[in-house]
Amino acid sequence: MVRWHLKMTDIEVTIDEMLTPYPETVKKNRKKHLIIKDEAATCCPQIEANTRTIPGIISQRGCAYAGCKGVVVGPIKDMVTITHGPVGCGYYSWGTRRNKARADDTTPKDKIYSQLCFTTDMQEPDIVFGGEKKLARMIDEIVETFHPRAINICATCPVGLIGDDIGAVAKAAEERYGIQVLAYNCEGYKGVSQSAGHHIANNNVMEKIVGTGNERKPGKHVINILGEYNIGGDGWELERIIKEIGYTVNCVLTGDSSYLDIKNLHLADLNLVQCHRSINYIAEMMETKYGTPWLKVNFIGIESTNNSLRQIARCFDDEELARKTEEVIARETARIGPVLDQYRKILQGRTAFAIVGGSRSHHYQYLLHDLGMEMIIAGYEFAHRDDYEGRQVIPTIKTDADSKNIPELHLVADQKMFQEAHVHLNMSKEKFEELKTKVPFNYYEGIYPNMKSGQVIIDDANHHEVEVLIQTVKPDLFLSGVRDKYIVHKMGVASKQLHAYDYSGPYAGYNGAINFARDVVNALTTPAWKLITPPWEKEPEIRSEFNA
Ligand code: CFM
Repeated sequence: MVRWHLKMTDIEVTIDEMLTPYPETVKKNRKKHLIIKDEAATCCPQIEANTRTIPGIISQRGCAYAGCKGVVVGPIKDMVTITHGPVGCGYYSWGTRRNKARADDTTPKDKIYSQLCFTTDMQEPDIVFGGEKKLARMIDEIVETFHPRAINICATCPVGLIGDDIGAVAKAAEERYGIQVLAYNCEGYKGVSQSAGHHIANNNVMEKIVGTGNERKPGKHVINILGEYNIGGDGWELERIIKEIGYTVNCVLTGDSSYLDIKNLHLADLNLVQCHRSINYIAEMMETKYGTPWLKVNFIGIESTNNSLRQIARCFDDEELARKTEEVIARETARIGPVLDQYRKILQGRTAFAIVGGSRSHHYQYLLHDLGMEMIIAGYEFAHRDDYEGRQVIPTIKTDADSKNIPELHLVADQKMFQEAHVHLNMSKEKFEELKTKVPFNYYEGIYPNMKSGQVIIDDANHHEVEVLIQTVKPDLFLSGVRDKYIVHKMGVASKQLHAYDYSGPYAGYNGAINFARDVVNALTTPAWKLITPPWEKEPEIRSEFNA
């Protein structure tokens, strides 16, 4: 049965039901985090985002440390990243989020640390008397044992509370050993979610690492892929495609990236931005400091991969590149087409929800579409208004006490290295001006324009809301995180974890589309669902009420 286009009135009733149990103030607050798309509306209604979760409500967000260590700097394979704090923060981020790394010509196996766990394991005496000495000793031990190229120190909550000066410890260690030691004040409480940690990490990487190298990789067109973390090997699939077309991949930030490559990040001609939320700061700062143009891309989905590849090719006035792009698109699309056709027979007309992070809910709409499916409810855990509504709203976003907590770097053009965008792209100013009318450089339109009437956007959804939406809208598939996945399973609905892809992947590019289609078909068709009766089909129903 196709339920793609929910009737406006039906979905309004559902949302109303969902909000009814809340006390008045909570209801008012949560309403601002919801949009029911109305294509007849002339402009995008404003959504509230990147604000504090209401105390007492458990949603799916992480902390600033998670965003800094877990997301942005943790995947840099040849840097030792120390978690300065009690063992739990280090231990639970040890598994990584399946950001894969491998040895290559410049980074041998013994220089890859991203799978290891380094933590100062602060104990009560360290909390009482300070943890700086222990941190310094740990750096000594790491240098002696591993001889890393550089070190990151990520702060956890107690570090900020007791006032350890990790910046001073890092500086002293730099002087002792002559390698870079970076301190990140990404204490968990620094922002309203992991998004704060992305920003803190972006600042430090940009200020301290980018621009310290001077080796441009050989090749005619040298590009960076920013905001790609190689989850389940996504980045490798992109590299396979992009290299074949004829580009040199300077650095993937930060999936399978090396410190050495990040030093040379500024020597690329163009920045591609896959995840806007986590890395837009570096894209923007590089534009200011080096003049490097950036292009929002999406390699999740066949059509969107093809479109992205064509857009990238347009940026370089090069006929051979355009020809090779079309050749690769034609060959790959023809190769995977028949396989996807088989899966589409099963998936056609099915519906999905996605409540994930800060960019995937948008990206996966295209892949679902390729498979004949539709995402009817899309949510983010920690996106900002620009990820929903487009970057044009950035100047209108109000700064609050929480966002003021995170330093903004105000960079200026680098006197030696700044080049105008058209020089980066090796074309005349006139040509570039014309190109700008076709290619939206330095812009992201957000998720809103891609949604259809009656579909819902939800920010920072919580368990109660997800439960009501699943019960009433009954999607075929829930694209989720690891914390909500099993609850959804118990409700009798198939669920795929979109953060680490459970144990699968890659899901990006052409090969990724096949993997995803196969996994979704397996999830939807497993006989296990016949053994489960969703709770709403059983009586009596247990209901709880807020004790106002
Ligand atoms: Fe970007 Fe990410 Fe995401 Fe993200 Fe994340 Fe992630 Fe995510 Mo999990 S960087 S915003 S902080 S695409 S870890 S690889 S899947 S929530 S949607």
